[in-house]
Amino acid sequence: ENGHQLWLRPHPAAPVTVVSSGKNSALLATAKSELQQGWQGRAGATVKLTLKKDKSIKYDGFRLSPQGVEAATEAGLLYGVYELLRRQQTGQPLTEVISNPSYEHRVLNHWDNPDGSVERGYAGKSIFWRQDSSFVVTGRDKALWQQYARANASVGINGAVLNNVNASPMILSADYLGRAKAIADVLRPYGVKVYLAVKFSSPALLGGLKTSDPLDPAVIAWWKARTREVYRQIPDFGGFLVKASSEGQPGPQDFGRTHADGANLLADAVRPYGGLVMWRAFVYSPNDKDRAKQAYNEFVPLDGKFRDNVIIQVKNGPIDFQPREPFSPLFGALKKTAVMPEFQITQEYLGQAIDLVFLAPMWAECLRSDTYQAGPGSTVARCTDGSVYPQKHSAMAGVSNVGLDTNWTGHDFAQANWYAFGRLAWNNTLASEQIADEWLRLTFDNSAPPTANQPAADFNAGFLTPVKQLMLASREAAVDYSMPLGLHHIMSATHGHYGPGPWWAPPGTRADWTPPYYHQAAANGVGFDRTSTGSNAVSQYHEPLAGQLNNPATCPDEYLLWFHHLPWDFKMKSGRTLWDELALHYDHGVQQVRQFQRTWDAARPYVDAERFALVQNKLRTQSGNAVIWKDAGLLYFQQFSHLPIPAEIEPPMHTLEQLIANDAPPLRRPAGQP
Ligand code: BDP
Repeated sequence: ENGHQLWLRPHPAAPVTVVSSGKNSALLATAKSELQQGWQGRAGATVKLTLKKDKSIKYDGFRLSPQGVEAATEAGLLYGVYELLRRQQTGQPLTEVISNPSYEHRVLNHWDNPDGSVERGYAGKSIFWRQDSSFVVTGRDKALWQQYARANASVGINGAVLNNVNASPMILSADYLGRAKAIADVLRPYGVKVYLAVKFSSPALLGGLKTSDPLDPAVIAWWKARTREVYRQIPDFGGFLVKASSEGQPGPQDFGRTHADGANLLADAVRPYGGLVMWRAFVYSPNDKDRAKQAYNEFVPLDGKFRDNVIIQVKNGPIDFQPREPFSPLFGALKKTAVMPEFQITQEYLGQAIDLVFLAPMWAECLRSDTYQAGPGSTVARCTDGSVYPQKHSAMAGVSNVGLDTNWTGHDFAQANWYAFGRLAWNNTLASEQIADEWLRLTFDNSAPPTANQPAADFNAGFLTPVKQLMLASREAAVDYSMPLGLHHIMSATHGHYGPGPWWAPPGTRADWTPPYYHQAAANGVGFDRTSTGSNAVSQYHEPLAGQLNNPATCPDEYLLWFHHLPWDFKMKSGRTLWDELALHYDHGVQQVRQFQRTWDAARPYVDAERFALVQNKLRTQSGNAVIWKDAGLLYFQQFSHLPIPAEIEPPMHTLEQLIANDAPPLRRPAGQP
């Protein structure tokens, strides 16, 4: 029980006959073999897989009925088969249902480097690239890629960007393309397309041209030729992902051009082959007074200037994957340009592979947020999936947490975040509770054999219900013990963004990479003033939201210190002072993790020993680290508030001096990033 099987644990299957229309393609073969390996229904049943056009079926959607699956594409048949098997395994009824994906493209972004390291990866090295790069593709590589593709397909993921957004120009060289082709060949029978992240200065760096100016004819010709070569090797290549003019990466602005000029250059190169360009809006420069405003300021003036095969990829929040951010104001504001949400599955700021944090509630919070940009109900989900604005393509991206670790994701429960990303990209209104329920049933499946003392029937009460509760509470707990009430970016960069560092500001560091820039703690209060009298970031939101956020009396507590700088004795909605409320949240986070430990310990009889011990051990570490977060936050801010820590909470276990000493240099950070 080493976790390698993910949510696809093998079960003894009953015999089943599969009848299919259409030619015997690789995708159809996958669908058939999955049914035969996994069938839990009546022995000797016949299942029909029927390819047919039907107005109610969109993209790779399907109609599932007791007779079988109907879809317009072979991938749709495969997704229908996975849904059928999921229902059988989780004991859901097999009623007739039509299921269409919310997004056309459901894509993992791997931040994998050509040398096999993974930026912000916490589960071992890359499954795609190796340091030794002899570029030999082994049987083991292929077996692993196949398992990876299968896991993706089982939750509807149909694309993978194979390399880091901080891209090496080498990715477009013959050796790397050859390996990308080998990967694409293994992923194809599961309907997973391959994409590559490219460096904007590749024409100069790889092609030896004098410039990478997007309007230069030689540059245009270079991208066309390179793209032709990519498609020669990978005919169904998905397209390019680009991080440009951001965090030191080159981009069109180096040549006095706009993001639209840059994106359109690549869009024209991939257009003949039906390819896409996913152009990231994660841009900010050190000299702006409020980093949160910059992406909007750069991109809104360009609305309508992008080709229709460009999708602007926008992180959920305006800053950077923090435990809690309001939604990015770009959602809904770009009305003539396709926009796709980017979520971070890898837990860079959410406890890495140590903390148990189920992220579905965080992503759902973003997707359900109402932007009001086209009237009430213009949620982030609807502004990105084509429901509100006409857009040719739609997509959702998730920064993957997968590596070579046996259990793929480092923490067994981090698998749930991979699973959740796929399920939400398929259905952007799916309830987190259902996702957790499915994942737990499939992944643990009463994995400890029933004994006389612990009959299998207790599984729901003894395991499923409490552990599901734990998962659903875990993200709020993480917010509470690390950055409650709208605090953000107060982690330390010393340990790669794990742990607290509200004090972290080594001399010479860019201000917008240091926590004091974000929390603004002083004798007169705490928080970043983004109101109309502050940075006015609030004006990037549509009314009535802008007005609501602008007023501390109506701004939700969750976002209070994101938008407001308030005195320590500010009266909260609860009647308590801001200082007391802050302390209570920190303490609540810690108490929650302690409760998670108890819940998990009580679940022991239902879990195999190996996964039980691993999770128990990680919860123990998380619990200690939550105390460190709480103590750091309170003791650091207390220097400014000069107020006592409320008597009803657990007193600090550390001193501020100890905490700062533990966070001392040497600073370890990847080049170019905080
Ligand atoms: C930040 C990460 C950095 C990434 C960057 C990005 O710390 O490693 O390169 O995001 O998304 O969160 O480009």
